[in-house]
Amino acid sequence: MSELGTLEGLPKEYVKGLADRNLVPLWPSLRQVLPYGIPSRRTVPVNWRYKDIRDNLLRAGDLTPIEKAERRVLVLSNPGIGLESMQATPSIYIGMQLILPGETAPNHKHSPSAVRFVVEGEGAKTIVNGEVCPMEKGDLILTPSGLWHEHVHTGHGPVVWLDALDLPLVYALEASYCIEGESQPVSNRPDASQTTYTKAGLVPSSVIRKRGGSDYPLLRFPWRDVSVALQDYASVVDKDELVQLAYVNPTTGQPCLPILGFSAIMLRPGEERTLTRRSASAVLHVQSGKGTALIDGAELDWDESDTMAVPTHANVQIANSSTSEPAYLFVVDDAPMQQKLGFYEEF
Ligand code: 1HN
Repeated sequence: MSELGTLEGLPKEYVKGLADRNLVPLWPSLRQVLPYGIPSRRTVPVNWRYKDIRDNLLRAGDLTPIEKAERRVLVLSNPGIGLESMQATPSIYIGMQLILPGETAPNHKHSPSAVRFVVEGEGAKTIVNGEVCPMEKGDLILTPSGLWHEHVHTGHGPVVWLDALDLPLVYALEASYCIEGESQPVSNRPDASQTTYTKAGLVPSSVIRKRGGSDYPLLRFPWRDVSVALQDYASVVDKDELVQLAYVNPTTGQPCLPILGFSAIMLRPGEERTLTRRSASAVLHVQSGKGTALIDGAELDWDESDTMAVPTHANVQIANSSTSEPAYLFVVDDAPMQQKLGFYEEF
């Protein structure tokens, strides 16, 4: 491995002459953009504790009416990247959103894709392209790129959910924008998770005949179904197998959104695991339970509704500290994007 030449090693007038022509030499920066063995990562392992977020989010409810916020959100910003960047990881935006009874977060659509994972409260609904999606704790609701969505809350008490978006990527590509709309006419029919895609392996024949249909046939994945599926799966697989299920498009079996991937992990009572090291970055959100994580050497304690950042290529160990109850984690990662772009790896 030879030492590469530095900028200081070049005549000043040469470097200046290049800059005047909007040119820069590669070799002084080559090792920075192409390091040996492992990428250089600014993202740091971090745990955002829900108890800290909750107090501040409720305070935002007092300080800022919904009309002045459009979306009342506190953004989980990775300090290694810089708080102003609003990135939990290089590709994943995470926010915690509060809606109070009687409030409406107005209808819009945008180029980034989003999901909501419900953290607490009852009575809120997200309407996606006319489909009314009830929001119960742990439910995952998709608002894919270009689909109209608005949030309403006709129940009691605060409702909080986690927003995950591919915004950092879409923004970096200078492709992020939004369109406002009138409130949507809503369908009377319950959402597709309750009517049309109620069981894995069963889809309407018409969808198969037409080879496709909607790119996003299933917009809501109720936690009730996910938790039963995890428990059923755990009851049949080897004890040394990780209990993890992916949220997919039921008509293709592919990840339910194009850029970000979503899955749920069940840690059995007392279970400790080393996760497969991967090129993808991730966010781990605690649906329920408590435990510990060791992420690239950083020791983190987690509790219900906490949210952690996992850098690309990180070493991750997670443990459920309860010996009687399972713990459930909701995982967001950018593996679908990396797979499509051809550089996804597992080590
Ligand atoms: C958005 O549309 C929502 O619809 C929440 O609730 C957070 C952050 C950035 C861009 C769009 C929502 C968002 C967002």
